[in-house]
Amino acid sequence: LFASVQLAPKDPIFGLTEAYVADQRADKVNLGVGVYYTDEGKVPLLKAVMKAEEAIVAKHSPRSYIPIEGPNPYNSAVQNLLFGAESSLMKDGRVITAECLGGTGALRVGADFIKRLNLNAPCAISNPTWENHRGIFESAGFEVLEYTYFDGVTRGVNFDGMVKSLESFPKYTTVLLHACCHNPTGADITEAQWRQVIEICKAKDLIPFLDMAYQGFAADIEKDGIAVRLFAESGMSFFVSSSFSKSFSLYGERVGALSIVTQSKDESTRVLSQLKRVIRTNYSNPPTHGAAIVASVLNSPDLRQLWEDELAEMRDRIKAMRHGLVEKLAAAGVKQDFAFIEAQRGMFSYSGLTVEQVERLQKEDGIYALSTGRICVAALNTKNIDKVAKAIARVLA
Ligand code: PLP
Ligand code: TYF
Repeated sequence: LFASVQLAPKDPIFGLTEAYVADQRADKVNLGVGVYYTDEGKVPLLKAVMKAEEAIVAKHSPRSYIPIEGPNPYNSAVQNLLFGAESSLMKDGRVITAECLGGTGALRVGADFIKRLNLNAPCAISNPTWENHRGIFESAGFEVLEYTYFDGVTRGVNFDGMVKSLESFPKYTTVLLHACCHNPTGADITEAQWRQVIEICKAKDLIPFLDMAYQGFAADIEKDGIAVRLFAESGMSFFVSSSFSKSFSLYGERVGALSIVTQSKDESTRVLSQLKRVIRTNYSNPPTHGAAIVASVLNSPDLRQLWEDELAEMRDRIKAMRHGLVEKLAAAGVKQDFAFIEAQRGMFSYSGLTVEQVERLQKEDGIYALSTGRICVAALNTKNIDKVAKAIARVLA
């Protein structure tokens, strides 16, 4: 039965973590996987999460099935976070939300749903993008195209190229857009550029799908939601996947959501009914614990404030590491201008390191980065940053 089964290639990110774990060097550094670590190098358990969880556990509730689309307190909290509590979308019944298994699950449920619309159109992802985007949409049966995104010279966005790509796509192409903190480059487009993207999506009948995995990691909840808010104002129908893996440090709980903005309350009812069929045939209904934590935090003013403070702490620590790395690289004698690291947003930076330089860092220093040169700035800390800066300076020399 399995004689002809080929060995699949390892996920490049998880494969790198395996190599890191096996490394015996005490001062090794993992800048590969996209996880936020504290200055002590630990995955944090947020105080807001701890408090919400204690209250949930103290109730010792039975674990019955929950609705196919997840609990209402969670879904409405997700909508408030994305669109703003005062958004007319909710009042007009123009948005539906379903709890999904992380951002990944939301993307997959959304992809399966769009496929069932039988539009016979491709999906387009940024070049480059998060590894899994292509796989998710291909698994759902899409042809996957790429749009121009990163400019290797400026280390920012090649927006003219992006516009040209978007304009070339056939009607009903699903365009996957990083709502903020682009993974892997850290380069985001501006508000004015978002407005242009929206005009193109409208003019060309493209289907916008915003992937929101890092809300709060660039500026704050409101500002990082700008793309979603602008699409909401545009009157278009669109999709948003949310992930709370990073912003609540709840990676393993698999907490995410898919939101779909429609044209009317009646459309929402029909869309939700079909979305529930997609979910029902995938995993029937979502898990309870992680979403219960997120809902209690977001729906309690005190816990919400505590969470936003903790999120700000994570964000500020990453910014301090960006600043520190730029300074320390210069101090180590690096001639190239690394100021772009401070301009990039979120957990990642496309450092511009070559495959060979990344290999040398791994071999000679036990510093692990992706072969594309992506480094997770959120894994730097006051104990490892000097070593990392010196090693990078050495491989650049
Ligand atoms: N989308 C992007 C851009 C990501 O970087 C990630 C990874 O963390 C996800 C989606 C998936 O997140 P989750 O772990 O919640 O599935
Ligand atoms: O890009 C990253 O490193 C994170 C973590 O299949 C991750 O998004 C990596 C691979 C994966 C899921 C999450």
